Parts: sequence; C-alpha cells; structure tokens
Amino acid sequence: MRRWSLRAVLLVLLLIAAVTAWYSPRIREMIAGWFRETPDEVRWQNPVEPHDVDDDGTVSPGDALTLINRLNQPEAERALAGDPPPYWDVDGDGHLTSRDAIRVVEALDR
Ligand SMILES: [Ca+2]
Ligand SMILES: [Ca+2]
Repeated sequence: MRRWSLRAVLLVLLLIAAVTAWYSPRIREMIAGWFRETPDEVRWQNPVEPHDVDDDGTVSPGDALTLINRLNQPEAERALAGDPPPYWDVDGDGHLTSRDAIRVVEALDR
C-alpha cells in the first residue's frame, strides 16, 4: 500500500480549499474586487456621503465653498486629477460642474 507524503496531502488540501473558495460567490467577488479598477466617474464621488466634498465626516458650507473656488479656476485647472479627497463630483456624473455645488447647498438647506 502506497503512503502519501505530507507534501502531497497539503497540496491536495490547498487545491480543495482553492476550488471551494473559487465557487463561493462571496469570496470570488472579493478576489475580483482586488483587481477591478474604480471608474473615474465613481472615484470622484465620496462613497460614504457624496455631499461631503472634503471627507471630514460632515456636510458644511466649507464643502460648497471648496467646489465654488474650484469652479472659479480656469477650466484647464478644473480637470479631475490626483487622488481624492476632495471629492469633486457630488452628483456622480464624472464632471465638476455648478450642479455639484448646488447639490451641496441643497443638502445644507435640508
Ligand atoms: Ca465636509
Ligand atoms: Ca458632477
């Protein structure tokens, strides 16, 4: 009778674990998320609170002012570049426009 080496047993167990993990939708989605790039239109919108432009945890007039100041710069300097925060795209359309500032002001008015 042939005996299995410890290395072979560990390899089989590892293979079983990998196959089991791959067929678990939750684990497969988690692994896929590691390699998925975030689209730019989503990257510039705060995922927790879209109106919190500076990501300080509150929606304040400073968030609207941050957007208004950026909107007053020449168009070439308004391009969404670098890494957030600030989260320039409040409405999630992929662009910084006056509508984003209006959305923050509306949120302050509630
Ligand atoms: Ca804020
Ligand atoms: Ca926008």
